[in-house]
Amino acid sequence: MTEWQPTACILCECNCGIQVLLGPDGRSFEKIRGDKLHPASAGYTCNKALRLDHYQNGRTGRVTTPLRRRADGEYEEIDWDTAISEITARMREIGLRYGGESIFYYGGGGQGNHLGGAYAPATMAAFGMKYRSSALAQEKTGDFWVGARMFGHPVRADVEHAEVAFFIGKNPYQSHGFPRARTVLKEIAKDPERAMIVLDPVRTETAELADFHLQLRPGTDVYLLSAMAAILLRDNLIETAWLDEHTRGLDEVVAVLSGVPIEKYCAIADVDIDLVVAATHRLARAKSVAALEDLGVQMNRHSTVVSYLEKLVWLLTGNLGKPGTQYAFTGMAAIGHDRGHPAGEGPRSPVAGAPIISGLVPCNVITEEILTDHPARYRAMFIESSNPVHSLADSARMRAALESLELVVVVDVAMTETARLADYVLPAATQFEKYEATFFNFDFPHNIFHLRHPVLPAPDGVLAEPEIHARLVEAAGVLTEDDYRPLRAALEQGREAFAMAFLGVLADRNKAKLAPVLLYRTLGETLPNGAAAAAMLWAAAYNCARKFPASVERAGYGTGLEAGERLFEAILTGAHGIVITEDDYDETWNRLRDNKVQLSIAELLQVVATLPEPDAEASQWPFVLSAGERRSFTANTIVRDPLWRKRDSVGTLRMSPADAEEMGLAPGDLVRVTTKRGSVEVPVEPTDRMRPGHLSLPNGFGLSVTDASGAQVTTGAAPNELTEFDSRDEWVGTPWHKYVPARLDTVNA
Ligand SMILES: Nc1nc2c(c(=O)[nH]1)N[C@H]1C(S)=C(S)[C@@H](COP(=O)(O)OP(=O)(O)OC[C@H]3O[C@@H](n4cnc5c(=O)[nH]c(N)nc54)[C@H](O)[C@@H]3O)O[C@H]1N2
Ligand SMILES: Nc1nc2c(c(=O)[nH]1)N[C@H]1C(S)=C(S)[C@@H](COP(=O)(O)OP(=O)(O)OC[C@H]3O[C@@H](n4cnc5c(=O)[nH]c(N)nc54)[C@H](O)[C@@H]3O)O[C@H]1N2
Ligand code: SF4
Ligand SMILES: [Mo]
Repeated sequence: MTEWQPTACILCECNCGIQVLLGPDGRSFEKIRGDKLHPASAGYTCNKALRLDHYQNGRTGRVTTPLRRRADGEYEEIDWDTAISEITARMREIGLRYGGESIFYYGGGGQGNHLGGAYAPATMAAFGMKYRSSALAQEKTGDFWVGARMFGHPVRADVEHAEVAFFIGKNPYQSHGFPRARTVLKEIAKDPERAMIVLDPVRTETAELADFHLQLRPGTDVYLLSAMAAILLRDNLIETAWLDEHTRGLDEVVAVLSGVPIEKYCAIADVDIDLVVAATHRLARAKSVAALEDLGVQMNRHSTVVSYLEKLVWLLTGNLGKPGTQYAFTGMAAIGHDRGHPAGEGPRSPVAGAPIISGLVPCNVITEEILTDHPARYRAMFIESSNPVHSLADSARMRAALESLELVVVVDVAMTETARLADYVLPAATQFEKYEATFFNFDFPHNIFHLRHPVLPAPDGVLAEPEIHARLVEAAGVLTEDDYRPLRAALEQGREAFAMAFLGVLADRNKAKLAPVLLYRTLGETLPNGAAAAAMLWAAAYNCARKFPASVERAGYGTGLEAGERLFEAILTGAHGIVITEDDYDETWNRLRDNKVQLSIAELLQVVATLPEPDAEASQWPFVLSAGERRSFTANTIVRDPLWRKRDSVGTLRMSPADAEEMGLAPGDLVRVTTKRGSVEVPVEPTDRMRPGHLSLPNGFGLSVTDASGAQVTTGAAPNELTEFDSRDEWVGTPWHKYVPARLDTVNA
């Protein structure tokens, strides 16, 4: 191969289009560049995409054959037929004994690979599995739930076109979260007509570009945002006419906000009240405000209430459904949708009784669902494309939970911290060795979708996830050739006949649940260039055209059934990514429940009305640790090779120069960080970006790989050795990873 091949970066949700040039060996990524033909990123990448060879070819602990754990704990290689039949037999046995719902599904995709997860529901149905979760349930479920209550549809921020960008616990300069983030941030900073407001205890790269940096005390956003909302009311900055037209429940909100002690709350947050007032007035004056909250508040005290208050601030100033504000997006999958049951109603997890939001059990209750003698406890786990032993709170407890299960199956490309506790490890093709796609498509007014084609062949012995799911479903005996035959016959008549035949199958509820594998084994086999994994996208394209007919038509795909077919063809052949929908800003109102916003959420307003003073941390915990910061060379645990980092190779602990001086610490000195849950040793990096009393550890460190001599090397500290499963949000169970009480001790080298 001597041609540049289009694909995408897989290291954050933006999935920028890239092009890869392979070396003479046909495997190494000799050169990588941004793909100018990609409709969202248009040639943009950050520094990380250029290091992707370390994911594909680095020292990663790649697994290339199914593995089975022996009684002595060592792994032995087995063939696929043995692996599939043994796993099937054990899952069926567990299902017979305790019910299929005792097998818990976790994961289904990282930052760039969601196609496999689209086939997992068939495996779940085949074995009677009911409960599932993924990383979304340790970050976004509070936002989803509040969005469902207020709008009935998830919304996102149009930062690119906003006059004022408002970032709450979000550092887009490093973490991105919207296309071409660094370019857009610099454009806003340069433009005297636009402004940026940042709530962050750290002077991040984003905060440095901001007009207003409200450098609050960690964990006090609930007070600061209450004060900002109250200032809007006090200073008559509320868009009353717009609110009357588009919202309900203003009176209840006003009643609570009028009682907020503004000065006191600014003092609790430790931000100068004049700065808070100036920022609030700037925001209220703007024609458009786009607000992005993220982990700094979603993994922090009062996270769900903060999600609510943040939305109130931009709603009270009329910032929805107009350019540069917030919009309800289209998409090929229903990410972020929830039914919005009032607190205390809706589905619950079987042991802890925790609320299931958006179909996901809160990550922080998973160990409680396992480490118990409750008869409904989970007995087995099927883990795909995620590394929960490393990424979820309280790694030690997570390890104990996995060890106590009767069966753990892990589907991954590498021997991860989680895979090392599995009974079976099933090796997947990497994201450059198969057809792959992401459902994180939230762009507006043009939303895009990118089906990436393989860049290089997969080694013998690995399979793409759709094939793994198909084999498991078939081994379970729930689908046979008899199910495929009529659909294949219909395909010979053409796609229209196939669509009719497929609709017929969907009428049988039990077969409908197996639809992904039915499509894969029938339509999939007819797709060109081995694109069978795209079969699910045929159904997704039809759904998209049915749900958003006007938007799909505006994007040029026509109307009716034909629109779905044409959209699918465009996806299949558009190797650089394509525009799937074109929206008017007004379209947002059609997507909201009753075309209106519900401003008042009684349970959450009650919290705002009765906020207690923050508790002082006990004196043995003089610091607040934010465990898991995004930096220039972090990418969750997707790249395992430590050599991928050009900077910060061990992952320093950042702290204020004043605290470092008081402890007599110089840059690089080793310290021990201790929390209620554990301790780790790390070198320090004093920096005036940090407030006194605040510590920050990076995300994604503490992975071990085997080096050239066969020894295990671990680089940096794993943040979740320090976090607790029960430090979590009272509404939706998301963790408080950015607020971990901690102590520091010097370590004598
Ligand atoms: N480089 C890089 N980019 C990534 C990722 C990665 O691993 N590396 N991961 C991706 C993923 S999965 C996600 S979810 C996103 C997350 O993206 P972000 O949420 O932007 O990332 P974080 O750095 O975890 O947290 C954001 C900010 O919260 C601040 N913060 C800490 N405590 C508080 C507080 O009490 N209040 C407020 N207001 N802020 C606080 C931190 O100082 C930090 O600047 O990033 C994505 N992008
Ligand atoms: N303390 C603390 N913990 C955190 C965070 C934090 O800020 N602080 N951030 C959290 C956040 S926001 C997130 S999103 C999670 C992420 O945590 P996880 O959801 O566990 O995901 P990743 O770390 O991205 O791991 C992805 C896994 O997929 C594997 N993989 C890569 N490509 C493929 C493939 O093609 N197929 C298969 N089957 N596997 C593949 C990788 O080897 C890796 O094991 O971490 C969370 N954990
Ligand atoms: S890590 Fe950088 S290059 Fe990769 S998708 Fe995210 S923003 Fe784009
Ligand atoms: Mo995330």
